[in-house]
Amino acid sequence: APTISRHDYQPYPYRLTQVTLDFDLDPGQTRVQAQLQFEQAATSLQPLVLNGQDLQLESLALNGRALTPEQYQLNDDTLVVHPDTGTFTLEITSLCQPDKNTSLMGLYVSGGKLFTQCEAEGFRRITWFPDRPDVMARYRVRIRANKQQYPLLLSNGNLLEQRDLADGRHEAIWEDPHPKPSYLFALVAGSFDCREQTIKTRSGRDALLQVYSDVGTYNKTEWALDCLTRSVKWDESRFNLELDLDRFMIVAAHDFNMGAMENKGLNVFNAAYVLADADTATDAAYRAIEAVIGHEYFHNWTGNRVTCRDWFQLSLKEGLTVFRDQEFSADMLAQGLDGAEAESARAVKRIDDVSTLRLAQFPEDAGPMAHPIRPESYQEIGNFYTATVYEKGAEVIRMQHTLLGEAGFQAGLAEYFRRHDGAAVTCDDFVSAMESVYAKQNPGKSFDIFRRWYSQAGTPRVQVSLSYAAEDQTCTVTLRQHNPPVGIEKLSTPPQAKPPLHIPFALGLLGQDGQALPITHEGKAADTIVLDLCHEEQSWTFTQIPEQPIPSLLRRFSAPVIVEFDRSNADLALLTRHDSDPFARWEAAQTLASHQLLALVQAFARNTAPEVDPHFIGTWRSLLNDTSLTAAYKARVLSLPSQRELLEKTTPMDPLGVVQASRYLRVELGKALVEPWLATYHANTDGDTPYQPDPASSGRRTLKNLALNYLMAAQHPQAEQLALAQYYDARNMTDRMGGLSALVHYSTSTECGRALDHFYEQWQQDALVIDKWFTLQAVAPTTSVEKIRALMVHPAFSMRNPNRARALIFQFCLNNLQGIHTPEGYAFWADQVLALDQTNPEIAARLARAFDNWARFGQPQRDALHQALEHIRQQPKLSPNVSEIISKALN
Ligand code: HT7
Ligand code: ZN
Repeated sequence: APTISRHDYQPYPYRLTQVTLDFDLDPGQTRVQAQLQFEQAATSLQPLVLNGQDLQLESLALNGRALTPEQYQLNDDTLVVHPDTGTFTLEITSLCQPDKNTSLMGLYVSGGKLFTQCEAEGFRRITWFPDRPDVMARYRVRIRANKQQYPLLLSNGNLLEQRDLADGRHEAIWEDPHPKPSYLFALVAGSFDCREQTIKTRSGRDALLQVYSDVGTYNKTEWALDCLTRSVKWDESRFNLELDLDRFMIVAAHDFNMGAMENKGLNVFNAAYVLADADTATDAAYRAIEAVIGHEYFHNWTGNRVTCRDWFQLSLKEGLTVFRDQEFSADMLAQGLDGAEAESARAVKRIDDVSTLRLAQFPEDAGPMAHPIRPESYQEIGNFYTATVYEKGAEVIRMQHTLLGEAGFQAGLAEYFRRHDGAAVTCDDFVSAMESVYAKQNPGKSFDIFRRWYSQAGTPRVQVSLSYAAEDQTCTVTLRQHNPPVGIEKLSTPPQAKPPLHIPFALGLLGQDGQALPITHEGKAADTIVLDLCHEEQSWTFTQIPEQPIPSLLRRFSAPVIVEFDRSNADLALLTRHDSDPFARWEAAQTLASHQLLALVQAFARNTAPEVDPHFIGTWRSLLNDTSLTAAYKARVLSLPSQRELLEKTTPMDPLGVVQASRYLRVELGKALVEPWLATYHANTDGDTPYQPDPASSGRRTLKNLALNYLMAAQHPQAEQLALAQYYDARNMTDRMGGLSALVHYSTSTECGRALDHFYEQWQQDALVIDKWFTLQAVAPTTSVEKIRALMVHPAFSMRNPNRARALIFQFCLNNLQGIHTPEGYAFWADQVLALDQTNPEIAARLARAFDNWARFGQPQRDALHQALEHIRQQPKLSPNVSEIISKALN
């Protein structure tokens, strides 16, 4: 596939003033009649190039005159017409086949209903069209279909008319008052339950909020509608942004490539992010639903009202919207709290977000797919919906928030909307709006250096050194940044130097007793200050520091960087006990745990006796006994770094050593702290209180389940009974899964198999619950490739359903280090990439990325992975999606 470069952008030579679409829906063959009104935008008349994919052209007319094949050029993916007037109407009739469309892009069938997915380039599977985000138009859509099979016909905007037709058919006409790019178009047809509510927006307008889901699932949409209502209110109160529609719809689909899609006024969601009740959804699922509903709703302004000029600007909408959904979730956790309590509640969300970033984005930024948040080139845009564009993109927005402050950030955003409302713009346009406020706050300063975050790939490293002069009570902190070459940059000789970035670095100082030492910086004394690191190396000297301080670094994770600072376990233990910044406190505990785990990995590699430092156990004990911590925070701080996170820290990567070390430490912590774990377990059992997904009670459930895992690991004589009782007596899915998961991970008895069978019997009718059943088995330490192959022939398994493929195949390949890192494991992975590529290249390409980092493994894994990648590369008919990933991995 050709490589598309950011610098090759050319504006479209025509404006599209009106789009009229007539759909004659039929799953076997759908006819689409499109009427497109164009106006010349360039200085001369140019050929009109339209995109199309898997379409059959029936007819084409220009200004009412039918065109013969000699008058246009048609090939596999473009249709070129030669207009002879500046203003003209093009009428196109084409056919597509929704029931043959397994890619889930364009118009497709799921559960007997019809859905569309147009981002990024799916609209071209519906009709020939300028399928690019900078061509915005008003849409009027008529949908006709069989009324019994498709009683509900939905599209964007307002419903103008609905009526019955002959032959059991009916039609609906929708009009969207807001101009939009084709990627925001949506159509849904089928039979649904609907939960709705009318709300008053801030200006006093009525807006109808609706959630559509499978017939029979009405009882599972209360939370989704509640989340949507809270999202609307929150965007008004925190961001001053009001809903601009009379009607806002969410529809759940069971077959969906991603989480959800922000189509204007008609969001289509993966059912996993809509349906929830106490019996079937875990606390984590409730929170994920809140985050995704918020995210898609917030796109209504950041993405839809102001959209992207081209797909290189994807982070303009995604990074900003992830930042907004993260803040929404944090505010929801802190609702009703203030001061340190609110800060600690918000820190729980920050911890989870940073963990995701480190797990998914840091490795991406160090591997062959490394790219800046605004990529320079791509072959397949579907491959660039990445952790870098989304999660690092959100960090880059967050740094602007840190530099401007909340009020300044809101002023910058208001300026962005003032300048660009209704337009398709660039990341640079966003930064300029923010910079206009920054320059007012800081005369003479600009975002010239900050802008480099948009064009530089790789995770910067910040080396810290600190010197203390007791005689004059000064402390000097030196920060030195280093941005090593990554991805294709490594291929250029000599490696190109990367200029320094603007890094806001939050810092605090603690005395030897753990008390905060205030720092005077820029004329103010504070416990936390933010240093502006803009050069390769900078030093700051602070006065009136009464003793040798212990620094608390990168508080709140103020920048997406790796801090390099050698410190003793004793200092880390002190920070773990006393740091007043809850994020940095968690970070200290995690670093301490990583040190311990890495020492164990080494011991196993050298065949020496593994030892656990009693001070480490002591620190864990004091955290466990600290009554000032909330349960949710305690659960984070007492969790060991995940095996995947630890794997990233081993050189060369040693998956089996990591598995051994993790298990060993969990057993030792379980045994050494049996009493407090048991006490914690019992103290956090909710008794008869009805289930609520609120932060306090879900925090208690998380902590209780963590305690259960440690007790199971330690093979405490009561543990299995506790897990079984928790599983069988559970009155909510969080407890049920907690019990079952502990059994699956640690039980050696036949009870575990019985409980798994019982679970399947109970929940076999509920696809989302059965996904959890597949996942539990996929990640179980005893699961081998053979077991996975057996599960793949289970009647409930289907490779065509992305949720099911993710639940079993992806989970096994990504999170079962023991099972996958074997010769059979790698061959299995390659087979599944190839199998998925036949039907759904977007999903196949995501699985293909599982071993991007193959070159960092030790032997024999490295050679075996190389062989598996070569095997994929040599297949004759790879999709462009998989081909781009594999060729970059092998570069
Ligand atoms: N903006 C949405 C992206 C999306 C998507 C992209 C490619 C293929 C399928 C897709 N479904 C949704 C999701 C979001 O970030 O809100
Ligand atoms: Zn998004």
